Amino acid sequence: TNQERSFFMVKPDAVQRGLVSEIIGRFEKRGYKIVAMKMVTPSRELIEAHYDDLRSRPFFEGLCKYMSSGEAPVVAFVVEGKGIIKVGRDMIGVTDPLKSAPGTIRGDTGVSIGMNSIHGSDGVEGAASEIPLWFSQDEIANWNKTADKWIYE
Ligand code: YYY
Ligand code: MG
Repeated sequence: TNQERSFFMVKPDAVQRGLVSEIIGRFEKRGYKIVAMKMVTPSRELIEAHYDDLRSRPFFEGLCKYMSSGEAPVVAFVVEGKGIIKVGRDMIGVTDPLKSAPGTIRGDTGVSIGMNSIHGSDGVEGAASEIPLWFSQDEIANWNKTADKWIYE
């Protein structure tokens, strides 16, 4: 299916550094369809819900403080297209930017694990819970991307 969806978020470090268009542009260039996008200053509650499965990890407190500090917003967006969940993770790189290959978003933009530029859903389940956590139905645009006929054969 070409209608697979995944959730992404430009993190505060990348917003501060002016990397929003650089990051979102990579998904557009790849041919993917953006179906939702908004700038949010996330509450502690929203971030805790988003990272709920990491509650027991030692970095959880710092991660939540950082993401909900209010020093910069995040840009949340939903991307649709063939293989986006797996390909999106490949485009992002691994968790530690120092170990991410050049050419990946994290491998091209950072050096610190906590400030690694972007979040992307790690699987079908993650995408299915994160999209409705961040976006209501009416914030998702159901539009027909006519360029798809030059992208999908
Ligand atoms: O999915 P991904 O973002 O690559 O990593 P997760 O294991 O889900 O961790 C979420 C987030 O937590 C990561 O992007 C940075 C931060 N973090 C950290 O600060 N220190 C670690 N040792 C591991 C993760
Ligand atoms: Mg993750």
